[in-house]
Formats: sequence, structure tokens, C-alpha cells
Amino acid sequence: MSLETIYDAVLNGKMKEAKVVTQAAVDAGVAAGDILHKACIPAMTEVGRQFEIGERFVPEMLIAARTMSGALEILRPLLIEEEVETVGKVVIGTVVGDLHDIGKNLVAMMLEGAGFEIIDLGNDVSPEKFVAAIEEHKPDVVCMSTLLTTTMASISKTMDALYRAEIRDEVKVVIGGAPVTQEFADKVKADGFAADAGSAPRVVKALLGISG
Ligand code: B1M
Repeated sequence: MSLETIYDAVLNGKMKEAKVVTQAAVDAGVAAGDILHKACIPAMTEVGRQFEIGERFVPEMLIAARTMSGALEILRPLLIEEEVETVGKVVIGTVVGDLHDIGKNLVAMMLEGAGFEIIDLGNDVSPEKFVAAIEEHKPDVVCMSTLLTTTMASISKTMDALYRAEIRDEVKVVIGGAPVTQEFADKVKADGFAADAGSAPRVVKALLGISG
């Protein structure tokens, strides 16, 4: 089973096919790390690129991300066995007061598709919960999402909490969500801003100095 077949299945959001060809590759002795890094991640990178240039829309990106998750179900235990390192660890959540999580979930899926380990704190996440998660999981990056103008202040409060807990320098912070702008990111001293799920992996990787 060629890696190209897996790449095509993920890129085109063919969930059943992706699972079948991924399993066939595993059965044929292809290393899970190779399937992940040479087929699945490149496919999701291409999905993100197509979304950014307007060749794909949210539903198509979501379908591809779900397909990637389907392949990952098969690969995850094998990746652990093979001790394949993730490219980095991301804590993500929608800030306190905000229950919107569809966009945040999509960002999390695209980051997972890019090879990151994701700790998803869900929605309505308090500054204290972000701080506790950073202390427990020691992520490389924290991603905060908000969809409401009224909860943009929760991002500032969470940033303040990171400074108070003296862990601000230990993580990169990337923020996003419909009302969030680069200007706002600069104002709250976040390290980065991602406008959408397509660009989020690129922004996060650039901050960590990861190419590709
Ligand atoms: Co709400 N809602 N909602 N809502 N809702 C909006 C956001 C709103 C714009 C609708 C409107 O009035 N036109 C408006 C906000 C107005 C404002 O603040 N300026 C609004 C409102 C007012 C409210 C309530 C206050 C309504 C009420 O009760 N009176 C209430 C608030 C509840 C609360 O949170 N406390 C509320 C409730 C809800 C539902 C629960 C019903 C539901 C959410 C369900 C859920 O998420 N599980 C909901 C929905 C669905 C929406 C709309 C219709 C769709 C949001 C969405 O999922 N978009 C929305 C109107 C709209 O956007 N058309 C609206 C699809 C998603 C893929 O896009 O979330 O933008 P998005 O995510 C993008 C980017 O923003 C970015 O990448 C994603 C993918 O490309 N991104 C990130 C997001 N997070 C990121 C994090 C990153 C990086 C990028 O980290 C690095």
C-alpha cells in the first residue's frame, strides 16, 4: 500500500478509504511514523494551504481533519510503541465566558494533523485552569480562542494570570477567533495570531522554529 494512496485519501476526506489503506499499510509493515510524517501530515498541510488561498471552505477542511483523526485512531497506539516524538505539545481552550467551540475544535484538529500533541481544555476555560494545565503538561504553545467581543477581555485576564504565575516565559501564546486581530494580539502581548484553522499550524510551527 503506497503512502501516496493514504495522502490522497486524507486530502480528499475519504474516511473509510483512509482507514482501510492506513490499516493495510500497517499490516504490510510500514512504520506508523512514516505513515504519519510522509502521508498524513503532508496531506493536512496541503489542506491548510488550500484553505488559506480560498480553494477549500470550512466543511471540506473539517471532513479532511476528521479523516486524519480516523487514520490517527489506527496509528496512535503504534506511534506510542514506536516512540515517535510529536512535533510539540499544545494546550488549547476557549476562554472563560465563551461556549463557542466549533472553530477551536477545528484548530485543534488541524494542529493534531500537523503532528502536535493536543491537550484540549474545552470551552469556558478559566485563567486558573489554563495556568494549571500549563504547569501540569508543560506545553510548547497555548492557544486561546474566543468568538465573542465581550470575552476578548478573558484573553487579557488569562495572559495576566500567566504572568502572575510566572509561567509566561515558558510557553508561546497564540490567539484566534472571529473578533481577534493581530492588533489585539500585539496589545495583549501574545506571541502570535492565527486568523483561521488553515494558518494555525503554520503560525505555531513558525514560532517554534519548525520548518514545513
Ligand atoms: Co454564537 N455568536 N452566541 N452561538 N454564534 C456568534 C459568534 C455571533 C457572531 C452571532 C451574531 O450575532 N452574528 C455573536 C457574537 C457577536 C459578538 O460578540 N460580536 C454570537 C452571540 C452573540 C452568541 C450569544 C451571546 C447569543 C445569545 O445567547 N444571546 C451566545 C453566547 C454563549 C456563550 O458563549 N456564552 C451564543 C451561543 C451560540 C451557540 C451555543 C448557539 C452556538 C455555539 C455552538 C458551539 O460552538 N458549540 C453559536 C454559534 C454556532 C454561532 C455562530 C453562528 C457560528 C460560530 C461558528 O462555529 N463558526 C456565530 C456567527 C458566525 O460566525 N456566523 C455566532 C464556524 C467556525 C468554524 O468558525 O468559530 O470563527 P469560527 O472559527 C474559525 C476562526 O475564528 C479561527 O479558526 C476557525 C476555523 O477557521 N479560530 C481560531 C477560532 N478559534 C481559534 C483559535 C486559534 C486560532 C484560530 O488559536 C490559535
